[in-house]
Amino acid sequence: MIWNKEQECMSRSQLEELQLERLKWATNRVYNKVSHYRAKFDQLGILPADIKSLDDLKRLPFTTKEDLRTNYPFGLFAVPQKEVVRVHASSGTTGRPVVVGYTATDLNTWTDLTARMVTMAGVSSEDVAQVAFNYGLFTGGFGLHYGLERAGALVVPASGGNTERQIMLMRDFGTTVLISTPSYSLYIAEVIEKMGIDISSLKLKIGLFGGEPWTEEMRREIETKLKITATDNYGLSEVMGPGVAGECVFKCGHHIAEDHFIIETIDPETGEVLEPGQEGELVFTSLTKEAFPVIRFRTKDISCITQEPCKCGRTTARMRKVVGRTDDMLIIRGVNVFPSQIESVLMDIEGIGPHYVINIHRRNHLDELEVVVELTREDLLEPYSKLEEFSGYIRQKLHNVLSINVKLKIVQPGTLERSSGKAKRVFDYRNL
Ligand code: DLL
Repeated sequence: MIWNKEQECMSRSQLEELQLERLKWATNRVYNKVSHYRAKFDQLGILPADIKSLDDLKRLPFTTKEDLRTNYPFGLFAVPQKEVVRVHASSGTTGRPVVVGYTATDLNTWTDLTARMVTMAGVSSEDVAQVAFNYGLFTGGFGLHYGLERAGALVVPASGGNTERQIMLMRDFGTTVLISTPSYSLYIAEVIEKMGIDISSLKLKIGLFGGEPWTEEMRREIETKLKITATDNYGLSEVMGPGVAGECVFKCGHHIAEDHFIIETIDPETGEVLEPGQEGELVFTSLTKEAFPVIRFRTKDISCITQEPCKCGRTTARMRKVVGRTDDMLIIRGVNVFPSQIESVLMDIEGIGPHYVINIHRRNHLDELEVVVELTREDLLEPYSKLEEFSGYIRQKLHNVLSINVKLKIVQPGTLERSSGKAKRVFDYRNL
């Protein structure tokens, strides 16, 4: 089903015409209303009037997370504070968070885009949708909540945590759609099993997962455990929140809301704009946002874009699932390692659970990569010789993919910390 055919199925030329018109509007606004952008434009000697084609976008300055932090909290707002009706903040791990604002019109657009996104994934007014994202400064809870309501679903605003209660609600209310981080959905699956509930007795059929990277292997695991179709959706507070892009039922890349955002991929080293199909850092420009517009925001997320038509009939460009960030990459003894590579290997090993932790230490000037994995069954702990053999097998598999030796720690089922939000898996103790 398509939420708004007129907007989602435009021809490329129609879409580009709309984008250009909106880009002109957006650059004019930031130049005239936000001193930070005016200064940056002036530095490059570019004026809004110089934007004559979409190609001129690349002449505009990039915006980085640092720019947003420096202007904490409200320095980049393009409307007077009295017109801002909501703020959210990004999940910054260190230092000041990034605060983003919305006017009433922005909220309406956001709701429309999340409604579009959930419809794409197969949600309709027949569904009971349980939102297990936190409601708060994080954009996940409220963002999905209003979109699901607009799509007509019965929304259960469970918020994050209290897993047994989540499951009780699922059972009693007949929840058909689960909205959470992918890692939390696996924890829910685990608790369902522990509670002795037969998964087939629940009505769950769709998972709308996002907020953190997850591999295809993890998707298979979730689909098998929860007996659902698991869809991925992507977004970020700086650009809007969830609803920026999401998978349709064919799960072949995320449809991007291109009528509201222009997406570019760039070479993260040089800033050069790449062609569709080439992998690089995603950069977003908002076209319609009033309170918190962004020009060429560098996300650090790595993906690539395709404009190939999709079987669902939507004509919007799609981005490949994001499985890594430019700042996610670990350099261990000179070798580049992405956490997603480790996840892919672990997920394919029978007997190892989906929860894992990656620790990096530097001992005697040498980097050491430790992967902590959890067994799925107690009986795998014995006999010791078998466990040793198993450990050697896992180390070998990791070595095959990463080309470095990994220190492996195997822990008992249920030992590693579960999170009801975004999972924190990588701990780098090297003080680089
Ligand atoms: O995580 C927005 C969101 C909420 C999206 C719920 C989807 C569902 P932030 O907290 O600002 O916003 O974090 C944004 O999370 O730059 C990515 O690195 C990562 N991320 C978000 N969704 C995905 C995804 C929300 N589906 C940052 N796959 C982004 C991979 C994702 N990474």
